[in-house]
Amino acid sequence: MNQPLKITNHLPTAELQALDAAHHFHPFTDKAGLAAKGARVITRGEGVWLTDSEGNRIIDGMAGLWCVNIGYGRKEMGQAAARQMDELAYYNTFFQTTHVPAIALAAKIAELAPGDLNHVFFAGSGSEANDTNIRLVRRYWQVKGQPERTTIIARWNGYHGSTMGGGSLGGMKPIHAHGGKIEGIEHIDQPYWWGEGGDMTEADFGLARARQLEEKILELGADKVAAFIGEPIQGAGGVIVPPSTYWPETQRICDKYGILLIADEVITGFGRTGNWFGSETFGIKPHIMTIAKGLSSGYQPIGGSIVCDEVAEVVGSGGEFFHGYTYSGHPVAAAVALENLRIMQEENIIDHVRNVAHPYLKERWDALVDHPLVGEAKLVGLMGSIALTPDKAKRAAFASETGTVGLRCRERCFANNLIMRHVGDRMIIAPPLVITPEEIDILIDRAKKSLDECYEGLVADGLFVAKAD
Ligand code: PXG
Repeated sequence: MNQPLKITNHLPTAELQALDAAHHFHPFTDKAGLAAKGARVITRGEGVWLTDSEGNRIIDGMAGLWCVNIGYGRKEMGQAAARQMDELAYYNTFFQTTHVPAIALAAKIAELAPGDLNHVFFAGSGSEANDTNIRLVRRYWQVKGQPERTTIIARWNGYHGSTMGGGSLGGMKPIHAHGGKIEGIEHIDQPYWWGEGGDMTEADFGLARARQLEEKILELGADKVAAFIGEPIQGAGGVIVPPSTYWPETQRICDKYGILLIADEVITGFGRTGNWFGSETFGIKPHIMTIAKGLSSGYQPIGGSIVCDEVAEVVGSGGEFFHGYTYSGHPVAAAVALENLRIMQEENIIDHVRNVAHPYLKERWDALVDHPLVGEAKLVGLMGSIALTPDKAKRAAFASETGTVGLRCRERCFANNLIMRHVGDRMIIAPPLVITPEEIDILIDRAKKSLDECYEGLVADGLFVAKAD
């Protein structure tokens, strides 16, 4: 008789890697490349620390995928899940039924969200929530008697997920290239001053990029436009912090033409920028917010759309809204998200970000611009990026293909047991919000060592060279 296959943390790394390569199809990964190299196997998490199958202790500068806001290993979260599974492991929220975790979580989110964002449509992820948003804003205009308002305007290099809807809203061309893009979504340029601002001041550039929205609305006809969607700070695009002029002008334009404004808060929500929501940090007043990630600190998959009174009333007045997911408001995920929000509030984690972690990290992060490889450093709350450049004064790009230097830097970080990612030739961090000053010191020391090693390697290999003008 065959023995059942037991796969545990105790198998040798090479065996785990071989099984992974044989059967596990990874997201956003070159399958053949990974099989040749072998995936890093993560086995434990505690606070801001990860352990891999080789026993390395890694500091997680990315909070997983920007989500583990309260840090790893909080026992209360597992207990909340177990309690809920015992009581009611699953029930749906279709067909005029509900359950206590979904009721309590929706009410809690409505209390935390600014203004009249009082209604929550649950999803299993950020991508699903953005798919909800596409249908929701188009339905809103149908019920209002303007069914031609279907187009949604988004930004190049924005990220809104990788379902067909989310991937189409996003402005990542490689994603569009794999399977196409749904109809009725238009893109304008991003407010990325360091990379695209030329000789303009940051303030003027912010206005110019916001005014592309007005130009696009006029080109399409305002009576054809349903909504504009943007991340308060682009995350996956490289932690692109917009100039201070950008959001006020964008808001003015949306208001002027009556366009619905969707703030995708999947990364910026739940404390990441030092407020509950990035919209508060930037003074944005959205009609809809997309949420996921930090809602449960990644302990359970859950996301949703927080909808303002007016949009909820209009869509609600149109009869049945034909939309929903088996796991909309899943009771276990909702109970875990509630426990996460309880911990965030009772432990004053946002105050910790504002008063302790951000100010301390800011001082050390900004000082990285003294490094020969670093051109600018940005940090809002606990979301940061640095631009790698061979010539700071000119904000020059490298002669090598974009991302070559960033990847080399990331490899040095991995070797030094620091998770700091690259997007092109920008390095990005978003550590758990509970990171302490002592841990920030370790993060920065490892980052500096990695930058030094990367710089030495570039010089030795003749790659510390600017692209010709
Ligand atoms: N909106 C934003 C702003 C996001 O950052 C999504 C939507 C989609 O959420 P789900 O839960 O469907 O993944 C995201 C997700 C990266 C990376 O490489 C970023 C995300 C996901 C995976 C990788 O930075 N963000």
